[in-house]
Amino acid sequence: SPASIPVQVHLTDADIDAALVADVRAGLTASPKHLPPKWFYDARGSELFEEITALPEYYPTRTERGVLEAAADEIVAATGVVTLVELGSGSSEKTRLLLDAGLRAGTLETYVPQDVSISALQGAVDELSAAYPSLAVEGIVSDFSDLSVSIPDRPGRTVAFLGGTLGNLTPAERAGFLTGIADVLRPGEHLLIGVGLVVDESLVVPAYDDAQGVTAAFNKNVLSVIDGRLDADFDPDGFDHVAIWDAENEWIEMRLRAQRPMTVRVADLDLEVEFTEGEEMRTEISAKFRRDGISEELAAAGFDITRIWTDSDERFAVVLSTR
Ligand code: AVJ
Repeated sequence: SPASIPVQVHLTDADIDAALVADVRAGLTASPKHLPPKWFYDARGSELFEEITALPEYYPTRTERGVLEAAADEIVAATGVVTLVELGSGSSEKTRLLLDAGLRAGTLETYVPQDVSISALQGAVDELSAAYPSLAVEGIVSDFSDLSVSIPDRPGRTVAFLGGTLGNLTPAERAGFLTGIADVLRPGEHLLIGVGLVVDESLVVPAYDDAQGVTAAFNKNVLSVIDGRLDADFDPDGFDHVAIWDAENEWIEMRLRAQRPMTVRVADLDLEVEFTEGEEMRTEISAKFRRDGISEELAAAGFDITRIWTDSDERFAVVLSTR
């Protein structure tokens, strides 16, 4: 196969292990137990997520693609984007719509995809470099919350944060993250976010609990990640996948429920953890938004809302704001 295009790696295996150690120790000794969603995305987890995006029940990805398809030229015209920085770019599949529009308009020079998964990022960088010879592609492997690394200093930046990943942060984390982006950007630069909108429970729950069990496998993959990296002995098949709609917080919560009492040993942490039968551990929140709510959060962080595009069923929104 052809040689890989270089990417900047700001997350070494040692950094990843240190962060995982801290998160796993904190999460497994808390009550109730919880794990942060970023640990889903090893090579297998990134593959499973790509499978999820093609499921009939998982409407967000294809809905966002439709919105971007219709809005891409307007987004490019409104931003005059020279550098497109994408946080959590994954496969960069939908981003091609923005790259095509930016190159058509003649403003776009550089694409900076950032992701925590080196496997997903390297594949995307190699494919995009081949598909867009006139575009400079500068891949960055980092934690997206490490903003000074993830958003390099380049002219005319539009920062894209698509796919609804903002909803994986708690409201307090979101406030800190959006304020951090506002601090990095210069006046006149842009933030483009994709967020799921509040929809009926009967639509959103199956999206996170599909009939084929792909989301269940994705959820349990976090246990395999911990087993592999921290020499733990979680039995992923000893847990059931749970997805519930929290109507008060307006978020989907994914959990793993212990089928029986279990003692799990995490050798690298010298930690033993007990699970009671039926005990549930939170592994992800995926918040859904209302137009007013997201506008207020962006304004509080220091952004002016420029425009909101949605699909005709109002399931997903792409929100453009200006620093
Ligand atoms: C694309 C990361 C935002 O929360 O909808 C998919 C991840 N979790 N199915 C989401 C996910 C369960 C997804 N994000």
